[in-house]
Amino acid sequence: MIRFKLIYCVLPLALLGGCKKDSGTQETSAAKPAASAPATPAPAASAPAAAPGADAAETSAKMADVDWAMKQEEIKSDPNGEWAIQATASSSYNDAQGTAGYSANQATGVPNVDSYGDNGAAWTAKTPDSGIEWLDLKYPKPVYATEVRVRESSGSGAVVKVEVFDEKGGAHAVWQGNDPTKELNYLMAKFPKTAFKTDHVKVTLATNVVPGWNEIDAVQLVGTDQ
Ligand SMILES: [Ca+2]
Repeated sequence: MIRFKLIYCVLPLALLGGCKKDSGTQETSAAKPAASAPATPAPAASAPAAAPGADAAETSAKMADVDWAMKQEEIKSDPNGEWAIQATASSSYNDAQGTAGYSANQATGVPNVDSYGDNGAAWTAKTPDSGIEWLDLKYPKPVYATEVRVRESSGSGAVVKVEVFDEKGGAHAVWQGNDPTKELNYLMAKFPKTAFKTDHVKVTLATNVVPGWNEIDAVQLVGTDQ
């Protein structure tokens, strides 16, 4: 991705004095290295090697992959994070029930999809692009929540809302917006600590905004006892 941008910049660079705005964006998005396509590092390496700055681009791509791996590990081992133990959904591919591939239950537990793309170890809705779909998840321990991390593994970027539920079952929208997630990565939905404990999360997607199957591998609830 970075390599692509560099190439993309070469012509306008000479004429217009560079892609400052672009490279700025690149840097600020360094925390989301998914754009560097961790699942497919090959294209960067196999591209023509003549362009100046190729080494730097490769190094950047590699560092982005390292950052990505570190982030995955950090999240998996977060002591304030917990993974869902139960899930239901608006629909599922092939009407999958129980623990069948693509069922809602495939979004419970720790992440188990290792590369971006269609995978039965993630939940997906019955149809790829029909519109609003949701995934409802229960967690083992009620916490004062501060974040929900949605691990998207195919058709990323379609989440439009995250809600948590209080003890009385009341829904509280804690995140709404334009999901920036690309490739295999987490939507990190952060919000001020809830005034109530919750063990119940609902993730809503608009599957029509990203063409193809929108799949969710796992959803982590982050919070504390106090
Ligand atoms: Ca999974």
